[in-house]
Amino acid sequence: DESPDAELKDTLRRDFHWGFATAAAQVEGTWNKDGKGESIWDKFCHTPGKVKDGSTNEDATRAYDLYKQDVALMKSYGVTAYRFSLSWSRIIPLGGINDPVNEKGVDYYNNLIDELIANGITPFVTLFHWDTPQALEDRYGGMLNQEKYTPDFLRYACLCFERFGDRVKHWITYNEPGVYTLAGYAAGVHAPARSSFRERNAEGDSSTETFIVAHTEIVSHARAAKIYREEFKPHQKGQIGITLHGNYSEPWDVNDPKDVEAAQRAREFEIAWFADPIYGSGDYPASMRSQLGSRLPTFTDEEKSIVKGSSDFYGMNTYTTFFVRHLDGEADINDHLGNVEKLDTNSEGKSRGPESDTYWLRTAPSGFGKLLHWIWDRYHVPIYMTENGTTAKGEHVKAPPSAEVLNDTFRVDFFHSYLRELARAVQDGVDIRSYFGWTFTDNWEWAAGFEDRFGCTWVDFESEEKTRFPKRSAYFLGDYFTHLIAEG
Ligand code: PNW
Repeated sequence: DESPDAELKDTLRRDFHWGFATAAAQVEGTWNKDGKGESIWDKFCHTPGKVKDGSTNEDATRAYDLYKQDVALMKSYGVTAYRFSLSWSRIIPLGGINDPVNEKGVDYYNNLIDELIANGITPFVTLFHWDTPQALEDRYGGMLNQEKYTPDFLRYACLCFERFGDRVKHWITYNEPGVYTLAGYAAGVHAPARSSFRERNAEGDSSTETFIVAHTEIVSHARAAKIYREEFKPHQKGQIGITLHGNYSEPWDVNDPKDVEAAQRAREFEIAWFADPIYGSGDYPASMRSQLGSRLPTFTDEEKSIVKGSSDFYGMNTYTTFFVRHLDGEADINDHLGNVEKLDTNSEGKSRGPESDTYWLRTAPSGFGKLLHWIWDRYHVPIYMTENGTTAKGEHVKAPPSAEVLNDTFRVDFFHSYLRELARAVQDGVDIRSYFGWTFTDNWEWAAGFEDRFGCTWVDFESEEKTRFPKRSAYFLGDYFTHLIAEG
């Protein structure tokens, strides 16, 4: 249903930002040229058996070479903002505090930022979207070593504030610290492929790594924010925050108090794990402490005082909703962290939503609406939606894609239904200031390789030019935001 939604017209503030989000490792290509150093994802994708279709991100969409073309295409879609990440090992190839800067890498981001601004597009910049310099992993185990890692991260962050902060006014320190550690250190299916919850296909050796890495991310985020606020914000006048992942959890049986409690526990293990320290109490949720005990690190008093309140906004990535059922027994940290089971149907057989082309993702707009309220009620901080989107079946075709493939009704319906929830939440008083669709073009979807197409632009990965073909969803977003955003 694409009726005009008259009751939602002009619901969003005039300065609401909308656009697309991307990540360096998924789009740039040029993985080992112009001085770029190796990242953990470069190593991961060159290790046989790690990526579903055996692909690498060596070329990706060639966004490094094609940035002018991409900015022009985004402009034609009518975006007002673009969220992208910086590749740490492109800027400091070996990553460390005393390692040399690669000026060619700095030039690339300066050129991209200038091109965006010249086209009236506001840059939102993520410092870390999962691509740790491999050298830091080799030297001291990367984020497992909070003491050694933090100064290296802070030097990188400061360099970025210095070089780009005159034009970048929206900084995101980390993208989804939770997915980084759960997929990289618990499941072992993402780089750096350690599996600490069990000794499976990886080198992990304890059940604590996942939580140690999360702790490093939280504290180093807070230290970077403190430096930005003290040394850069006074003259650069920007904002700094963090982006957290979070899918909504609904009780499997709404009439069973144990499932109602389990759904809340699931939201805490997934979202409050990071959000309570940063936006709430300053500490991990009690539900996590009681199940995980000493596996969960403790904040020192000094850490607590800088972590609490360390983000100017809530950067929110969300995609879907699960039904959650309580599990009895001892705390299970392997498959069912938090003693919950995540299911596709509820006790009445209702489905959580239509299937996308990605196993974990289904269209579930009502859970999105509830999640916006849950976050707003618990933390009361302005929300920047920094990612939301879907794959769609049937987009695995040879170029050129037919008009039917480019008419991506499934994705249009996804965006339409989620944006209605977003606009209604704003009408209810939730303070939401941006929306970035995931994603601009089809790209290299991490361990799924090129199999999962999340783009609003179809890409011919087999062509040298990585030819872009706009899908209808790109234009839908432009039209719908014109309707939703109040006019100047
Ligand atoms: C995000 N989940 O990852 C990342 O920020 C993007 O880089 C990525 O391409 C995009 O979402 C699509 O996967 C997620 O299982 C990965 O709920 C998994 C989940 C959520 C987000």
